[in-house]
Amino acid sequence: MGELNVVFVGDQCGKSSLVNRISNDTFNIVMYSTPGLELTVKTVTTDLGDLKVLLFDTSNNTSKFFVSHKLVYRKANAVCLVFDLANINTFRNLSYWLREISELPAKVKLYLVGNKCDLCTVSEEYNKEIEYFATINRFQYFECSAKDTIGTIDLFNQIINDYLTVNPIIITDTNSTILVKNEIKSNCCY
Ligand SMILES: Nc1nc2c(ncn2[C@@H]2O[C@H](COP(=O)(O)OP(=O)(O)OP(=O)(O)O)[C@@H](O)[C@H]2O)c(=O)[nH]1
Ligand SMILES: [Mg+2]
Repeated sequence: MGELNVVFVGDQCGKSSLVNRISNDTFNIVMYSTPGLELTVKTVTTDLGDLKVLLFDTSNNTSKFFVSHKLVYRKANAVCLVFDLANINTFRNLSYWLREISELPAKVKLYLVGNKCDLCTVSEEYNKEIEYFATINRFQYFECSAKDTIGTIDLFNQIINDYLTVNPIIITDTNSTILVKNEIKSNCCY
């Protein structure tokens, strides 16, 4: 079975909520701040084979959890850089997160995720700024709401399809439908 490692980084902006929505279709208003690193494993099946997807949900405190973050970046096939559309400070702080992931190999796919779109209407000007940031830093941009399940399925399918495109051992037809087969949740803190 193939294995895809996806890492979520960013300020406090809904990373864990996105992982919960993607992995088991749930959402909680009351959340605890992620201590270190949490891992959720989900198996997806396609017509041509199973793929184990490891979702690494990181703490926004990189200085305290420096070692676990560095370890997990090394395993990454895809990184989701998440910010809160309703809190512009989390967008302005993306330069910090860019530095944080600056040593990733070029083959790692990068996704910029503007979460909490249910809370605000993004102005045209702000949207242009986000898209410019995404383009110059080679991110694919997704506007999402973990709360209202907006954009989350598209994001997950894109990550899987991008992975399968460059890992043809698992699959050769990238247009195959991806169906959730089962899921196992586990937590680990390093
Ligand atoms: N309205 C709305 N609230 C959200 C959404 N996603 C997350 N939240 C809320 O935002 C708060 C923080 O969410 P978390 O998922 O814990 O954020 P995080 O990035 O994992 O935070 P840290 O682990 O502290 O880095 C919680 O109260 C969530 O319920 C969303 O799409 N819309
Ligand atoms: Mg969290």
